[in-house]
Amino acid sequence: MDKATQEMKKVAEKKGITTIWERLQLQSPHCKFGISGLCCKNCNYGPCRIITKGGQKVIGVCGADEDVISARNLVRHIAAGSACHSDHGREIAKTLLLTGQGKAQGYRIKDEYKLKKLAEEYKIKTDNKSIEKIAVELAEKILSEYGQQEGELTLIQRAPEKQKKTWRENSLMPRGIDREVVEAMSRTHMGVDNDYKNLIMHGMRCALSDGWGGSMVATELTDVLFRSPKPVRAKVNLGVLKKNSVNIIIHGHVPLLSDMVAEASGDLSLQQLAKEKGAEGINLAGICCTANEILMRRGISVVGSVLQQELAIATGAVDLMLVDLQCILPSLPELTKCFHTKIVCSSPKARFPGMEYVEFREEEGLSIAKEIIKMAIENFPNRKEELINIPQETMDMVAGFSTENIFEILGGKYRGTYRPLNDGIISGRIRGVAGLVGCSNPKLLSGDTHIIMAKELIKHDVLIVETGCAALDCAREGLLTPEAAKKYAGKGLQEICEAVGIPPVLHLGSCVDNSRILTACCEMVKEGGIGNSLDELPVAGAAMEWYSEKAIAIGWYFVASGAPVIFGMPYHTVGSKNVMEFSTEGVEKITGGKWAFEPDPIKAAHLIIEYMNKKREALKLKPMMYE
Ligand code: SF4
Ligand code: MSK
Repeated sequence: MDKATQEMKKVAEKKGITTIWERLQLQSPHCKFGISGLCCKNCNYGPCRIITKGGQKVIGVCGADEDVISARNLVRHIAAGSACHSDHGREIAKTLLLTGQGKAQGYRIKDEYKLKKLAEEYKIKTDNKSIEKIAVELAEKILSEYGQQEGELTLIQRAPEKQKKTWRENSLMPRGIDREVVEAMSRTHMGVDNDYKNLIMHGMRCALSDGWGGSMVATELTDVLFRSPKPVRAKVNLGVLKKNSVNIIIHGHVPLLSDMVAEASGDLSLQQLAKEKGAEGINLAGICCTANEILMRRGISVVGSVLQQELAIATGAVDLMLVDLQCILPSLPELTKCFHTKIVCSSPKARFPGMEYVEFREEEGLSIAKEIIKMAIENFPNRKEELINIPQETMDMVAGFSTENIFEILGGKYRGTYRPLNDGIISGRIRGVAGLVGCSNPKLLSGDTHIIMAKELIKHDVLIVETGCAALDCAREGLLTPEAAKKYAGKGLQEICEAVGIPPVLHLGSCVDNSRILTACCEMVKEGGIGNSLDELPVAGAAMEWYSEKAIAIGWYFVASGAPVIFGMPYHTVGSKNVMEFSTEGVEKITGGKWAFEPDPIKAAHLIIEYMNKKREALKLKPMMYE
């Protein structure tokens, strides 16, 4: 639906540039063994596929059948996704440690209140201690939970008692963050765990170590270092690039260097240098989750989602793209050869041949950020006028909601409370809360699936919280503005949004910030009246256009926490009837959560609506006010 995307796709086509959409076509149809999860290359007796020969089912050389092979593949996806998020959390914890030790240049603790609150949760005494000392002790304690062998994670204690009991009784309680990932890899080696249910049960424990562990650590400590988000207005879409300014795009997930770039972009000497090179100023914009992080704390503009990264370069107006890690297409360096764009990678963990490498070190964070901005400015005069095509489209958005500030927004600064939200649900103005999260994927509608589904849900009085690319796609359509309530929401939701002045679709941040959805659900339970545990709440999640292993981990930690989750496309286990049945039915008896797979966004929205209606009935809540 997005005009700017269509326009830039045409520009790219005309220039003979191949983008993700053409490569998808060239790869189609995809390998049916891969899609069904019936291919295994875990050892050198194979690689094996489950096939039929002469009317007989042929299993793996070792004897593994379709259940084992697909469950092992699934658990390895969960492990990779959890590892990615948790490693992100580790990076932030490391920077907090260096900041406390006075070794991280340019960094400081911006949310002291949150730091102290977290320290108390981790049972660190804060009396008569300097902020720096508390930061060091907290970072050390958190880092030690990565390698913890036994016991329970600290932040998972935030969950309602019923969930914790379920996890303890079913050996689902994560013991350490790294430990669960390692065990997932070990169990999926040939000849270790050969029971598909047992494998998936551990997959859930691993996913929980991400949601209530690594991801939650990333969210909390990013707030501590870069300040907790507050609602902020910003602009989104390819039109945020400026013809006469030095355009710098930050892209990836871990915002440590990007935040420094944002800080340094206000430096007067750099602004002056930009003017000397003929530019009006420095324009910083973002892509993907790094964009979400800087957006919600500094209100920077956003170019778009994972699918707009190639198109941004094709505008010919990007002077420098800085990438950190995750969701960065390896196609980018080749693409930049057609333009003047400088592309810089910065993490020793994420090198890209063809990109310039400027290694990020916290010890010189601010200096490195300035060096990168300088590189962009120096590159500005190399632009080729004839290659510049910046679409006009931009849209306003409000970003930066969090578990904590929803309290204040709903209940007032001096008596922060979730009461109005719970009352809205109890009275039948709000049906429930849906989390629409995750990536954008050309296999479905390249982001439009989120938009169609969000409109259908808010029309039926479902309040939406969003993270990741789903949030950015809906923002492009104007759904993240308070005005969207009047235009699209049902009467009950409209009344609440107008009374409080919030959009019907709330931006909660990046993918690690899905942990904010978990903590917001805990607050709803604590407030009372809509269930005593997460699986009793009228809440649901969807990552319709998922592509990433991180999305599989996220989905599983929500299912393990008691929520239903819908993917637009099934993960790759459809070749095993048993694994599919366990995912969509069996697991519900254990955790209260379950999976559904539905590509049609309207049908998916109605699956959520029906689910919420059932939960409302079970809670004996009033009928919806305007139905
Ligand atoms: Fe084949 Fe078994 Fe080896 Fe997998 S683990 S490649 S199914 S022999
Ligand atoms: S994971 S939501 S593609 S950024 Fe954050 Fe990447 Fe977007 Fe998925």
